Amino acid sequence: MTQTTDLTPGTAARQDDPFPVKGMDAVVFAVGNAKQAAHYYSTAFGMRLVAYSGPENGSRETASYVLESGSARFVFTSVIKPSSAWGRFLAEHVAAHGDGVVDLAIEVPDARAAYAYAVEQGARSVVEPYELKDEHGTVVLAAIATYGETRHTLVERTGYDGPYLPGYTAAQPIVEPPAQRVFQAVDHCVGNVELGRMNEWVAFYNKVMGFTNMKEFVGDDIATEYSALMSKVVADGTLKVKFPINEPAIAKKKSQIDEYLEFYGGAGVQHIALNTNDIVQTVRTMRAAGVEFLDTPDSYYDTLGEWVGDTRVPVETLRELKILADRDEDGYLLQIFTKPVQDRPTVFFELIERHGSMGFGKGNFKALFEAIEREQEKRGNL
Ligand code: TYF
Ligand code: FE
Repeated sequence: MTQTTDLTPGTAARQDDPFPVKGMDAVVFAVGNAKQAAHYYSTAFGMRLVAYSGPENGSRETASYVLESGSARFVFTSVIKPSSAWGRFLAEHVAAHGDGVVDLAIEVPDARAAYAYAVEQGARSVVEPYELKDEHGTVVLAAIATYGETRHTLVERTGYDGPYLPGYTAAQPIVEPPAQRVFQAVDHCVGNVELGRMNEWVAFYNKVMGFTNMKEFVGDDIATEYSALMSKVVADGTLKVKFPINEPAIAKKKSQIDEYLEFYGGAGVQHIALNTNDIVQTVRTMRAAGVEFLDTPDSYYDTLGEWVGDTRVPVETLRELKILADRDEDGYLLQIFTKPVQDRPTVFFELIERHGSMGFGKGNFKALFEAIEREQEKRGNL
């Protein structure tokens, strides 16, 4: 595996950070049927509905369901009847891309300052800063464009104590949430971009957000040998927001990234990784609810113990549940990947339990990419 140390981010916030971030604010999905998506993420991912916006509270154009699990927040939005540019954009987004992510919203201490800095550094403006107010306080929002039709809304909610944003009303969970949380945070959000454009987007995050490159990446050598993709990771200085960027590589087989680009209709969010502190319970709960995970061959587990050493979970349990493990100089991680969660072979999820390692599972790239290729083959796309 190619490895160099670029500008490895520190973990302490810098006083002079030109683009300070507090963390991910929300992952916003545009979907064909937000009501049913909210139900799936409640029953299969153990999320709690906390807020709603729709015709019953004055939003006649769209319906939005806000679900949380720990600090992770997902918003599912559907168009009811387009009547503005936003409604038409959402309708066209779903028509072009299927269910997908329209917005990786980032919480910032000062949205006007973050927006001004980003635009000055060359970001394309999508929404100029504006305020929303209700009895819970004020939120300042602005948005800039990233890859494909995806945007980053910059959210300043200091002191705001409503359930999500002005315009939303508090809502009760759709089903009784599980006794134990299935996951507690968003670990990283991965984008797939067109062939040859990865470095451009890495430079975008370097310049516009002051994000720096993490040392783990998939280089040229690995790409042609088995991964059929190249990947680099950018993160803010505190590592709260981590964005890997993938591009297809020309290899022996059709890249899984090309499959995504073809079926999504361009660049977009490929996977969202979610932190859990009990991946065994998480996978048992999600499997019982019908979530499909990538398969891992038994041979992987036959040699796992030799190189990964002891982990919290016995190898036999990892084998039973098809959980992957990796170790680096800082510690280890356990991870597993779902199959795509819609009919198009596009967006999927990763569950990750970290014990010191801040990597992305490079020791598993071969096993993982082979598993993805087996699925590609079943779909007739390899
Ligand atoms: O986020 C990551 O880098 C890991 C590995 O198409 C990965 O989850 C990288 C590329 C990919 C699927 C997973
Ligand atoms: Fe990942």
